[in-house]
Amino acid sequence: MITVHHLSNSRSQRILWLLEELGLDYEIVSYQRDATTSLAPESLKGVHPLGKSPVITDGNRTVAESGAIVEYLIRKYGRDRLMPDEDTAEFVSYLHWMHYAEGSAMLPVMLSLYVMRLGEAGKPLHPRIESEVQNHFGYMNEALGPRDFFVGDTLTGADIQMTFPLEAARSLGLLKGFENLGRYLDKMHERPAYKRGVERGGQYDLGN
Ligand SMILES: N[C@@H](CCC(=O)N[C@@H](CS)C(=O)NCC(=O)O)C(=O)O
Repeated sequence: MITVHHLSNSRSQRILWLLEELGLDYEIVSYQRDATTSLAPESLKGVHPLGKSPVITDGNRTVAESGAIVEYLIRKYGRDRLMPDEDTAEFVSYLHWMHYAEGSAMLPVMLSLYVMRLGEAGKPLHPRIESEVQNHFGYMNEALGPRDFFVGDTLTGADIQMTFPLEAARSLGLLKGFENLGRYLDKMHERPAYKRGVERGGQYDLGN
C-alpha cells in the first residue's frame, strides 16, 4: 500500500493529484502546519529525517522530495502514461520542467514569501526579487504559450510538478500579467483527478 504523509496546504497535494490521475489505491496520514510558524509537526521527522512534505512510503521503501516521488510513481505504476518515451525530444523537455519546478521556479516564490514578511526591512531586496520573478515567470509564460500542457499535448508528471510553483505564485499575487500561466492553472484545477485529490486531502488554500 502507498501511504502519503500529507501536510496541510503543501506540496504533498500534488502527490494526491498524481495518485488520482494514476487511479492507484493509497492512504493518507495527515499532518497540520503549526498555526503560528506554518512549520510541519516534529512527528514528520519520524518518517524522513528532513521532516518535510511530501514523503511517501510504498511497502518498505520511503521516498522523499516531490520530483523524486513523481518520477518514482510514474516509472513504477504509470504503464507508459504521464511521461514521454525516453528516446524522444519531448522526454528532454519533460526532464527540464520536472526539475525546473523545484530547482528554479520555487526560488523567486520563496524569496518573495520571506521578504514580504520583513516589511520595510526587506525593501533593498525587492528589485532583485522582482527581476527574478519577471525572468522566471516570463520564461514559463512564453514557453507555455497557448498550449494546455508544458510537454506535448497530454498531461505529464512535469505538469504535476509545475502546478505547485504556479499556485504558490498566484497566492502571493505574482502571476499578474502572465496570462498563459493563469489560464493553464485554471484548466489544471478543472481536472476531475485534481478535484478528487483536493477532496481526499482536505482544505487546500492554493487550489483557487
Ligand atoms: N523541494 C522539496 C520541498 C519540501 C518542502 O519544503 N515542503 C514544505 C511544504 S510545501 C514543508 O514540508 N514545510 C514544512 C516545514 O518546513 O516545516 C519537495 O519538493 O519535496
